Amino acid sequence: MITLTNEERNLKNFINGEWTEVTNKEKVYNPANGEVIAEVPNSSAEAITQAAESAGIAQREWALVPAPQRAELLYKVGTMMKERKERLSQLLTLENGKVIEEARGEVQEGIDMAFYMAGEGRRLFGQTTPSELKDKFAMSERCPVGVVGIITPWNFPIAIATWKSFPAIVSGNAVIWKPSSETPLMANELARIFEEAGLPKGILHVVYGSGTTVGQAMIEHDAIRVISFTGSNETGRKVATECGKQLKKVSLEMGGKNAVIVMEDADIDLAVEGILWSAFGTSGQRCTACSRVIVHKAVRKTLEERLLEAMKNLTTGDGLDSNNKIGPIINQAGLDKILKYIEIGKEEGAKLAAGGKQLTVENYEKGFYFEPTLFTDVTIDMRIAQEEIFGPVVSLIEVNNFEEAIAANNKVKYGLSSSIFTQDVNRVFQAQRDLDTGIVYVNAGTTGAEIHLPFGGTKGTGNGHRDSGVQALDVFTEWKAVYVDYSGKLQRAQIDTDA
Ligand code: TXE
Repeated sequence: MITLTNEERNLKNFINGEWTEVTNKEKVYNPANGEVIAEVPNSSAEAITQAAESAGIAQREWALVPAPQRAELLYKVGTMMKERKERLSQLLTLENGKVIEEARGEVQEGIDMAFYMAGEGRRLFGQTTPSELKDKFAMSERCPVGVVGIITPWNFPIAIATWKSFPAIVSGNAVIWKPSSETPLMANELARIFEEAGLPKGILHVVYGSGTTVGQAMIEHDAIRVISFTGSNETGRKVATECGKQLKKVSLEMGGKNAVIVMEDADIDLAVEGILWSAFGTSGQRCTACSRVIVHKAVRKTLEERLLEAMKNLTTGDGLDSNNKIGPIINQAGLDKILKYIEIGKEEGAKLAAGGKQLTVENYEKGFYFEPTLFTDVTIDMRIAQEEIFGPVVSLIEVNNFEEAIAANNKVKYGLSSSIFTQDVNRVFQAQRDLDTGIVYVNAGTTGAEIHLPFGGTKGTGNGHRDSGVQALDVFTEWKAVYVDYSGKLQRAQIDTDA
């Protein structure tokens, strides 16, 4: 069993390079057994004022450090994360509940992001382009925006933080980070790694607290020029509205209602594997989780039978026990939300083919467990097929043909991830074109994003920005256009072009 240090049990804010005590604290629970593992600050808005002031001063110096040197620091952070991978993974499972194999995968994602963004320190490409005038040079370059705010959820407490903070830091910004108070340990570990790696004080701040106090203070503070948010659609809308009032740039990633499409020519066993992994991994609490299976009528019965059979092998329990395939739900509120949707599904006339109940695991009676659940006879418009449940609950929807499958996939307010299982190359490319999500998988489930590609979605999933990939740099940089006239005379654009 992993043992926490005193610092980990008694978490402090990290403001201007100092570990700052806060008297008002909240308890942090292990979702596997309901036990208290740590205490986390419930900060006031004042903490953001302190962080933002020192961040503004530190950032001006940081922006002058050559980008390849800033990148070397990220390289060091990646190396340290690699050395500490196992402990980080165990801490992640302890606070979030996901099974240890997945926790290792998530930490690896952070390590990959560190090395990838370290590489960007020697790129951060701008463009040069011909001027319309003689003896004149034109170019564009990326500049840091200054101080940026990142607001992260509990379901990927380290990966999402690295998607946002690493591109921000390599681009020359200072970062103020409000992690979810459900999962503060990962924030503490990452901040300590940055500190040990030698990040100048004031470039990364961690302020724990509620969204309505700390999050709102970040949005309102003039010095914070960008907010990058991942979380629920409801909260994201509020964040965007508040940012709009301040004319503040905001990047939103707000989940999905992702579907796996299984066509009549699919490898059914492979599809079952893909559905199991993407629907029940992280107990269905992934923004890319498969929560709908859209299946061609010719293979609906076979798929349903094999899926139900395979679901019997999903052992649920403490994520630190590597025999378990599914860990707990994050907390009681998460469980209540899932239970509410089970009732909604039944009332709507869907058939509960498996699961549907809270689970009690021996010796972990106070943990928050839920049975892997399958609803069949689901129609596209039912609420269980439209709204994000965020639990191990899948809805099976039968369709008559390919066109209906695509239409069913697209008929939700979200647009994050989708997948199709088929052997037909023509359909693969038609699906790639017609599925209206930001991420499309072929012959794989709806999860498995790699850090060097853009992550995000269309419609209600976001507002056009992307995490990860080089595209993440667009969130944390401003473009500057520069003209150098070496003609020795005043040349007027659009007027002297004929001369
Ligand atoms: O999310 P919130 P919560 C969904 C999922 C889950 C539900 C609730 O359905 O059951 O949301 O989870 C901060 N101004 N997803 O409450 O509220 C908050 O403190 C500024 C799906 O954790 O969206 C946290 O740091 N910030 C999603 C972050 O926003 C505010 C992942 C996310 O919290 C704020 C997470 C405010 N007014 C939850 N209110 C996905 N699809 O991946 C809260 N926050």
